[in-house]
Amino acid sequence: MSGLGAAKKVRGALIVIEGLDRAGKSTQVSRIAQSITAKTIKFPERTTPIGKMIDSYLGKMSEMDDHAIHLLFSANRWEKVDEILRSLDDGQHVICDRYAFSGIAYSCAKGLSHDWCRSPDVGLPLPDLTLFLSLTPEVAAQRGAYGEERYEVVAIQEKVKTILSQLGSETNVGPWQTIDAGQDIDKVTEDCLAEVKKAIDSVQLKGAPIGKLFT
Ligand code: DGP
Repeated sequence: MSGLGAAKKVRGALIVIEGLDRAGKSTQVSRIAQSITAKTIKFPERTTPIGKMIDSYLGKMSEMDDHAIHLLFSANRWEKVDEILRSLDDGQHVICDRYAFSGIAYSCAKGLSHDWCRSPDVGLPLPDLTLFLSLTPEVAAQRGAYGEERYEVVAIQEKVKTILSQLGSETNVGPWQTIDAGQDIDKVTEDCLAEVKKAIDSVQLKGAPIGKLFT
């Protein structure tokens, strides 16, 4: 025996991008993913049976009780947890376009209680970094195709922004950074990548297992 064990594989980092509708999340997610070679997951994931119900609700083709749709959004995240954990274990970075924070922000904006909204997502994989792309609802509203889906209304987005802005200071949400999404698009990417690289370095340095959200 040589006495030299195989080097332990370092897990990937879980990165979350949050923000209002039209904040530029999808563009930044794909740019970051390309730069760090990451897997991307977009929530809601509209192709599963649960995701199709969410899609129909968002497109105003069906109505649902606010609590019921909240639980479906959460279930839609839970149905991707195995895939997320397997990828991280394999050493692959995962970037989520929206996560449980959108769940709290959009449902609280409709008047549901914060504690109730938080509970179905307790125990999801804890992000190693959340980037909140901050933009005023007025600027977001000027961006393309705004107003087609259910929540694309400035009054709702104002409340969502206020709630999202406060979530980063809650306990057990993981590292949280706010990025000014009103800047030039390349500067937004640069700012995001600087934070993402720090988060990856920290995961690699600490070698800690993935945590659990809100616990
Ligand atoms: P998009 O990110 O463009 O695919 O839009 C999804 C829409 O659904 C957007 O208006 C935000 C909203 N949303 C995302 N996640 C949740 C959630 O967990 N709960 C609620 N109520 N709304 C959500």
